[in-house]
Amino acid sequence: MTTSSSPSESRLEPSVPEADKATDSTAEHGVTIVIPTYNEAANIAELLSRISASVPPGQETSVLFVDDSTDDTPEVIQKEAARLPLEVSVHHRADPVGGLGGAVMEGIARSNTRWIVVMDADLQHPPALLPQLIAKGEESGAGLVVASRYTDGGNRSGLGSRYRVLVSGASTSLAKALFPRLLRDTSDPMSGYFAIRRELVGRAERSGALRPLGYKILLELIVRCRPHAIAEVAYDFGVRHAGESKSTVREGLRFLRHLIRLRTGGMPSRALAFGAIGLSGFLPNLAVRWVLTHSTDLHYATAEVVANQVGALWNFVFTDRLLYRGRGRLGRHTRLLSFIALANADLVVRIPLMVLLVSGVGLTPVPATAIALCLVSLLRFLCVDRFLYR
Ligand SMILES: Nc1nc2c(ncn2[C@@H]2O[C@H](COP(=O)(O)OP(=O)(O)OP(=O)(O)O)[C@@H](O)[C@H]2O)c(=O)[nH]1
Ligand SMILES: [Mg+2]
Repeated sequence: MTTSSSPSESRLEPSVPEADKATDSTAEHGVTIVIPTYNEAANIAELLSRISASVPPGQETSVLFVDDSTDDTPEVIQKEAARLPLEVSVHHRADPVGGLGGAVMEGIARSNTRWIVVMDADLQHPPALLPQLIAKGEESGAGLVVASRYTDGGNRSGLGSRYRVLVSGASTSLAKALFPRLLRDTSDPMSGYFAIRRELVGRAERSGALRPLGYKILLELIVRCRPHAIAEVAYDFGVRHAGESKSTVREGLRFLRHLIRLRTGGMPSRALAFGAIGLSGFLPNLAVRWVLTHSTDLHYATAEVVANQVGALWNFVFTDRLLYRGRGRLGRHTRLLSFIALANADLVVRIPLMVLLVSGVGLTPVPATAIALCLVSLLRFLCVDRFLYR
């Protein structure tokens, strides 16, 4: 099955802030509703009926399903679409790269209309809100309109259990704490229901910056596309109409990795994260040194060397698995050995540098130690960042 694009004669008056404008001249009109589906056959009839009933007359709208199902969802979509005056297409992916996030990105890449709306298939996102999302975007000139459960008039009763409410609230607060400036205009950066201007995504797409991990696509789009203005529309997040939820603890962990990757995208942030991991390495270092000096006859200098290796190993695990996950240039063993070698070279360079700062520059030992530690750690970070990872 392939997708089709919708021709349109109607033009909506542009009112985009300068900063959200781009040169994507093809995306001047129309709306594409991108819906990722994974085994949602039982929801399709109701979903398409409600979308069809919500589309205002004269608004050029098409629906694009990006489907990774193992059931008959694509066939059901085709059957139901045939009875409605809607342009509907299905792109079934034999190779579901990137899961839900990959599906949404693929849908966005295949859409060439002025607005792209992303929504779920299980009717937790009310189709009746579609006209409001677009109208709000047009009237405010915002590049992005978020359907929010958390703004005045919104509701998140569909989350169900207290656990889900807690996880949703905590992840929203965490994201907002990590990106206070970028997320200040949205109360629901975890929303899966939003409308975004094609031209805004185009820039990030062209520079290859969009690399979502897991299912929080909106956060990826806000951080990478940096809309000049974000508008919101309140909505009731309802309960799933039919079928089973695909949200898992694994997706939650992926989201945490996604947050770390987004936050450490720039070199200063990576350096800070590298420093924080380095500081945390003192814990295993001190613990091992304590155990060795209290329960063995090892000389304290030998204990120090062993403890350093354990600290370096700890740092490597967090640096490699969290900070630079999936971005290694060399094989894992080579990375590990190089990392440990750098940690040991650190000692060799730091002591003479400290001596130089004390006897050559005239500093007292405490500031000399602090300066030497910072300089050598920075040097080590640059080596790791430039040579071990992409
Ligand atoms: N294409 C594609 N769609 C997916 C995948 N996983 C989930 N989806 C779709 O993404 C949407 C959201 O998934 P849900 O299972 O409803 O996740 P959720 O809304 O966070 O969880 P619930 O509140 O329990 O429904 C639905 O339309 C799913 O069919 C996937 O791997 N590929
Ligand atoms: Mg859902």
